[in-house]
Amino acid sequence: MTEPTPQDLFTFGLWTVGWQGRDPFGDAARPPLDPVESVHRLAELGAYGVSFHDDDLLAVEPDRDRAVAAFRKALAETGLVVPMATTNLFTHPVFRDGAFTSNDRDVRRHALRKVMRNLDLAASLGAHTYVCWGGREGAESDAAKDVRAALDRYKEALDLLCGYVLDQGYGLRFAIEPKPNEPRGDILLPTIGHALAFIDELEHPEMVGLNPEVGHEQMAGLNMVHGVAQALWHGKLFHLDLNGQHGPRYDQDLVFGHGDVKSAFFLVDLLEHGGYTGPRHFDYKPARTEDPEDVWVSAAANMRTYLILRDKVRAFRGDPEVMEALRDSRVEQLSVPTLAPGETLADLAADLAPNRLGGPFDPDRAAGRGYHFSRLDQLAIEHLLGVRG
Ligand code: DIG
Ligand code: MN
Ligand code: MN
Repeated sequence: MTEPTPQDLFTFGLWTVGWQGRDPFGDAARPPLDPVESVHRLAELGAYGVSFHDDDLLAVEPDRDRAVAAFRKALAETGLVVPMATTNLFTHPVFRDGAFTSNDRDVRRHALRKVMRNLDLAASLGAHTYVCWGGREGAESDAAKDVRAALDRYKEALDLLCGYVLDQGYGLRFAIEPKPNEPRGDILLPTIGHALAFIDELEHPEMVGLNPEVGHEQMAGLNMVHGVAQALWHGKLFHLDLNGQHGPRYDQDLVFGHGDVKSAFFLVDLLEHGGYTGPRHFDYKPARTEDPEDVWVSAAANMRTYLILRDKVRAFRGDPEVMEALRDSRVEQLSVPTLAPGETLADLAADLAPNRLGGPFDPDRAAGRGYHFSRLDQLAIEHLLGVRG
């Protein structure tokens, strides 16, 4: 297993290693972390870049100009890049009923101004993706939120922001990050599917994609690999948040692979072989139990786990027995169009030609032909557990 290098495209949110361990039941367990230190420490660990919320830069320096200047200097000194940026539209109590979809119109206008200001900074830093996680866009009571009106406002906000990016000539695209709940009782655009449908209704749908997060799909009891595959199928996987989660419960933001490791294996397989060329971005929280120095152990663990899984996936895909098992399970036949070139539906309806089994299609006979997935799945597990390599 090689050590991480910038060529592996690993990036971290400043807010991850900077998380002080504050939760609904406990105060901060760690002191504030200077973003400049984060940039240098992540560079030392082999990261490619960092992402940030506007407010993350002010963790220890309240003056924005000084904070931005120090951040730029650290980037220049380390060579780290900033592929993604986003806005904190969830911490300040002004956003307690949301930002783009707050019932309070003045709050919605403030949110747009806050995003526009950080879009300027993101563009100047060379970011290509701007994430919109609507953590506060939602409700605890169905009486309190007219969801159709909320979606109108959500659309209005993204249409306006796409227009702003176009007017400014920024090379930025937006990526919606779905999450089903927490901190709101129910969050709007809760899953990849909801967000994909919403994007289609926007004025500039080509500028808006997805930033799926492992834990958020799994909180909803959904399969992250399937969700990312559909995002890729739509050409909408603009970025993603890698972490770990133990199924439907509060958002754990574990180190990548430390939740459902079999799902992580197949997610790495999809990212490495499915045409995604973007950053392998971690959005995780160093556990509240950890000391400041342990934070860097957990940061390295994300990259190390990804690289270990990448090696195992490569061995899996190169294993002749796996290739044979894939053939026996007819996996590659799914890529064959169901109708032959030039074949009409009339031809299909009249199709009595003998097929591979000889003679007209016999459902009862075909039903007797199994798929042998057990052998294939066991081979995957054995590669994951390290007994094949
Ligand atoms: C939480 O999963 C959210 C916020 O941390 C941030 O806005 C977004 C960016 O990846 N993820
Ligand atoms: Mn999360
Ligand atoms: Mn996230």
